[in-house]
Amino acid sequence: MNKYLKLNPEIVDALKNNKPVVALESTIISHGMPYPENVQTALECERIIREVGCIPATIAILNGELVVGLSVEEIDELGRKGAKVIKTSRRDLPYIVAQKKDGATTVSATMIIAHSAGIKFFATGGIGGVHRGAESSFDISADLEELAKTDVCVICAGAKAILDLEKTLEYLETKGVPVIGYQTNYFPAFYTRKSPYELTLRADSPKEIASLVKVKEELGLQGGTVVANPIPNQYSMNEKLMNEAIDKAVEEMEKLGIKGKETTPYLLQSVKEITQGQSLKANIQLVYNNCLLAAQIAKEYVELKK
Ligand code: PSU
Ligand code: MN
Repeated sequence: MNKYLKLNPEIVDALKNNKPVVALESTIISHGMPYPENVQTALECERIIREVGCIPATIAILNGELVVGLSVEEIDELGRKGAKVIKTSRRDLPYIVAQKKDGATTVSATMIIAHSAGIKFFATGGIGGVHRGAESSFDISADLEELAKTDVCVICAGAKAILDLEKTLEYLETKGVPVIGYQTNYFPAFYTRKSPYELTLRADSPKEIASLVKVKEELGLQGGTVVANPIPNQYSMNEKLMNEAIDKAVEEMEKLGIKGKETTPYLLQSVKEITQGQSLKANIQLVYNNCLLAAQIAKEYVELKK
C-alpha cells in the first residue's frame, strides 16, 4: 500500500518525530455538506486541531494517489466538485487507485489509509452504521467492519440518527469494538446529545481515552475504537423535531427508490431541507467538537508513549 501513499512533508516530519497527528475524512466534504460550507468546515477543522498543538491530515484519493494531508487548494477543489467525486469505501479503493481517479474517502477508507500512514486518531461527524430496515435491505455500512479490523480510534458524535442506533451498537459489540462515551453513559445521536441506548464504557478525560487506546494496543487486540462525543448542548437539536424530519426523509427516500451508497448523502441533504438548514449548523458544530477532542486525545497519547 505504501507505494500508493503520498504524505505531505509536514506529516512525514510529524510521524517521524512522534508529534500528534489527527486524520480527517473527505466524504464529509464532497457528499456530506454543500459548498461552500463544506470547505469552510474542513479548513476550520484543521485550524482547531492545530490550535491544540496537533497536525491535521485530511485524506482523499487524487489521481489514484492516497493523499495524506491535502493542501488548501485540494480541499477547495474537492468541495467544489462535491458529489462528482466518487464516494470511496473499502470496496471502491482498488478501482479508484487503478483507474487513477479522484475519490472522497468515507470512514472506512480513511481508516485504512490513516492506518497505513501510521496515524492513530481520526475525527469525523458520525460513523456509518446499520440502516433502519436493514433486516430486509441488508444495508450495513462498511465502516462497522472496518472498525472491527483496523486499528484507528475514531472520534465521532455517535452514529447519524438516520440509522438504527440500537442495531449499530449491537453490531459493534459483536465485533468487539469498544464504544466509549465521552462524559456520557448514552450513545449520542449525532444531532442530539443522547439516544436511549446505554453504553457500558465511559471516559471523562482525553487522557483516559488515550490510555485505553494504548492498553488495547499492548494487549494486541486488533480493530478500532469509537469515541462517542455528544454534540455541545447549545447546538443540540430538538429530539422530537429531528425524529420527525428523519422519518419524513426516510419515507421520501423509499418512495424515490434511493438505495446503497446514495442513501447517506440523500438523507443528510433531505434532513437539512426539512429543518431549514438547522441540521447542517448542528452537523458543523459537532464536527468541530470532535476535532477538538481528537486533538486532545492524540496529544495525551503521545505524552503517554514518552
Ligand atoms: N458523517 C457526517 N457526514 C457524512 C458521513 C459521516 O457527518 O457525510 C459519511 C462518512 O464518510 C461515512 C459515510 O463513512 O457517510 C457512511 O456512508 P455509508 O452509510 O454509505 O456507509
Ligand atoms: Mn450502505
